[in-house]
Amino acid sequence: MSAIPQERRVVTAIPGPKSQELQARRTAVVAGGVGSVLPVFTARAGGGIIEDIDGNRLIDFGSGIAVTSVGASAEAVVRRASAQLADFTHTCFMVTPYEGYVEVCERLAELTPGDHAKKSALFNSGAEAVENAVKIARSHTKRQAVVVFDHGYHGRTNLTMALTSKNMPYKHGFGPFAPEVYRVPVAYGYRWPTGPENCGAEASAQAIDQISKQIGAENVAAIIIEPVLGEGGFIEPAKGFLPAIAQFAKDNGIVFVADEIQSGFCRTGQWFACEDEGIVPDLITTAKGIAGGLPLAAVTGRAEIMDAAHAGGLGGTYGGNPVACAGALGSIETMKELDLNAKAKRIESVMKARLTEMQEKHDIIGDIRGRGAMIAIELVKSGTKDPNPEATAAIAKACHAAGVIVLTCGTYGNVLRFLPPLVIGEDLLNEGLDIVAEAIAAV
Ligand code: PLZ
Repeated sequence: MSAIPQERRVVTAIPGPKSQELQARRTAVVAGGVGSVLPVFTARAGGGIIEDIDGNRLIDFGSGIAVTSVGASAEAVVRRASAQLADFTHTCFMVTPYEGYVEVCERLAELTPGDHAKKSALFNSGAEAVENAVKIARSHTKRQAVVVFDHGYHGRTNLTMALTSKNMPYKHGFGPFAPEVYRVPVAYGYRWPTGPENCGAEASAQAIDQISKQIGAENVAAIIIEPVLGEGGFIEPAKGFLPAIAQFAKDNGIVFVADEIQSGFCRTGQWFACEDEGIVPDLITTAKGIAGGLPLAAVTGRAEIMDAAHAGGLGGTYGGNPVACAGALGSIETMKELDLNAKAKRIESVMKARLTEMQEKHDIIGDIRGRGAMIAIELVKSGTKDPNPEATAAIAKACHAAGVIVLTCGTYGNVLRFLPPLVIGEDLLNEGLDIVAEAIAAV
């Protein structure tokens, strides 16, 4: 699959001397607001490995934030995108269209939940897809209000900052934010006061009550939710919550939008995470995993809703760029050929077994959760449920030093998340988990 040896190798300090040199150049010219989890500069990447310019090979438990599910140099992605590059780089679909765009929309219609007639529009980034889902829902319903949830993340543009719950680092100092955005509770089982068993029913009742009393269901254009909340801490809404919210939306003519930008495309062991409870969203936003690392995003949904916007109302210069579309077709082909849903489920069983062993030894692991290759542990202070962001940062740092890329997330900064490429070898997966175990033991 990938020419890069699938072996961890640490030959310098991390970051090594060449990375440090480049980091100095970077600091001089790259805006300080743009961060990096680990400033090792990449030379090549593929399978479960990122090789840096100092010759270190790091085990990748991040996939560039859930993007390179098929690996960062998947054969079919590289082949199709290269062929497209040689043919033409761009015409602008709004000027003269091309087949790749249409084919991606055909794949989306097949793969997304529900057997109703579907249409799609393609964009460049996840945030842009979410913004357009709101435009489409408003156009269809002739209503304005948008409902989102505690711990939700939807992007960094002005409207999507408003939709995102966490102030630091995403929103701080960047207001004023877009109006007509309302936030309601989500079913966060681990932290629900009356316990996870009651959480789905109680949280959905609270959310619905707030929507009805504070906004008025008849004013709501869209309810937007991540079926597994990503940046907010890999929160799987307690069972019953999503179906109750989806039903409420249906009963009140509200467009139900599943933001599957992080959870979609085999990440959770299903094409889309909302399938887990049989949810059929009206609209679904996708990005990240769709195109094997090329920038592409989509809004897909019921044909009559997607067609609500007037001709010319949706678009953008690069939306559905032909090279990105070719990458998506290669990525989807790879997901089918290698049965990456099955691979994601296998990753879940390996990870959860190993993490459960760690939890038995270390009571700072408060919760283990997630599905497929979207797994996380929530770290707390010993004997409590108090968030432990210090331990989380220290564990991540120790993993990085040993050559394993892990990411953190969560409203309280106390969630260590694992998002390996779905094509990672099982030996690498286990080796990465050995290092996580050592890091936790050391902290
Ligand atoms: N919706 C559910 O996860 C992006 C953000 C990283 P863009 N998540 C990673 C960061 O710190 O910027 C995301 C997501 C969900 C929307 C988005 C936004 O996607 O492609 O980053 O715009």
